[in-house]
Amino acid sequence: MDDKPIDKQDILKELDELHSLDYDYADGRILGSMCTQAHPFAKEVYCKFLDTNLGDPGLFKGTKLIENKVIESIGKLLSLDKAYGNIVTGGTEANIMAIRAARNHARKYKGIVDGEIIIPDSAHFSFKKAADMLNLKIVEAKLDDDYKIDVDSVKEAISDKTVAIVAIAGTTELGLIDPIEEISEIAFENNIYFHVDAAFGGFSIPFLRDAGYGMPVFDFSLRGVCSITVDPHKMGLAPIPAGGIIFRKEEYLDVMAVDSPYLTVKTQSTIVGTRLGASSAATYAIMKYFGKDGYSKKAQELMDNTRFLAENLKGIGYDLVCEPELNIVAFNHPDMDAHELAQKLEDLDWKVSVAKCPVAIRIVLMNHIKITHLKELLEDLKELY
Ligand code: 0PR
Repeated sequence: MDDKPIDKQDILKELDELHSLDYDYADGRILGSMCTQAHPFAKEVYCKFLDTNLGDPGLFKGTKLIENKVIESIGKLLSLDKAYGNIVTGGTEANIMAIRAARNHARKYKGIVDGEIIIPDSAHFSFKKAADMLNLKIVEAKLDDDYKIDVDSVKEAISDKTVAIVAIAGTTELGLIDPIEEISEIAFENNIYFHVDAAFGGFSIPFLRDAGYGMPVFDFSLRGVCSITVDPHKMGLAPIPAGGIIFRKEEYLDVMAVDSPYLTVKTQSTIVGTRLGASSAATYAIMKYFGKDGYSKKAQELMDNTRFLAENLKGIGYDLVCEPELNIVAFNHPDMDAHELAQKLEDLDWKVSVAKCPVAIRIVLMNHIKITHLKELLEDLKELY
């Protein structure tokens, strides 16, 4: 730190210079991100609530009510009348909370120590962090030929140490939806906690289903589902950080509660202590501002862009890994390695990412990618073909 205070203008100049090194979503060059520009209204609300701390909710009763309303509203979107949960920093924290709830529940009610979690090969790496922190063993379920969790493989993986089964509604790499209804039944019949990671799909599948897209059921209307991750800072267009964890029953929060004697509430179930109220307020504002109609329109626009990209890629001669179910397209050049193609695209200033299972270029069609950007990209891909 400098000894003497520095003039605001000088500080801002330095920060602006550094900020200019960042890619800007608005340029349409960021093709592999699940985050996007937050809506200006959400940012305005976010700034108003910057000093609120939900770690001590007795001091911020109004902001706590806002968090409760957001959880209730997301719960309803996911077919749950009375929802429990929190707005947290993102999908990682939400998934860790779900797995912690499952582990503690199994320890308390079934006496399981040295537990195991069954996750698909396609699961986000946040579950590896969860298993590491919570001292659980990961048992990986295989994927079927369509890159979705193999139901038989889940059945085979169940043991008397299983504390949770995880399935994904909107996989990170391909945007696919696992056969959640079948897994839900298996979990229910075996009395095992079932967590659905809809960090990406949670803010689009319900709207697409209502708009007539043939979307499978993935939510609390399935009796086996115990918790769902759904992230406002992905398809919800809320500012970072905003993840969501929704539990079916309050007891899942209770089994994680630790005493917090000197605070305005006597127990705390979240992982972090001091935590942003701004994320809840901004999420509340943007959900009200868009309403179901607004989200539905956005989700459909993104699916239109997805179709446009997928069809044109095929037209040029690229191979799609699978038909997109959500707004992610993964593809390969018939003769060129995906990493080589990714490098060529990088050289043309496109920020792409490469999926690992299977290895392919992966494009997440978020709100900042417009048709004009896709046309430019397709021109470049035509040249590279
Ligand atoms: N669950 C799923 C299904 C996810 O896709 C992700 C993140 C998470 C959980 C974890 O969420 P948080 O990153 O909010 O903790 N998926 C993206 C990924 O890892 C996140 C991302 C976003 C990556 C923007 C890059 C980027 O520029 O690929």
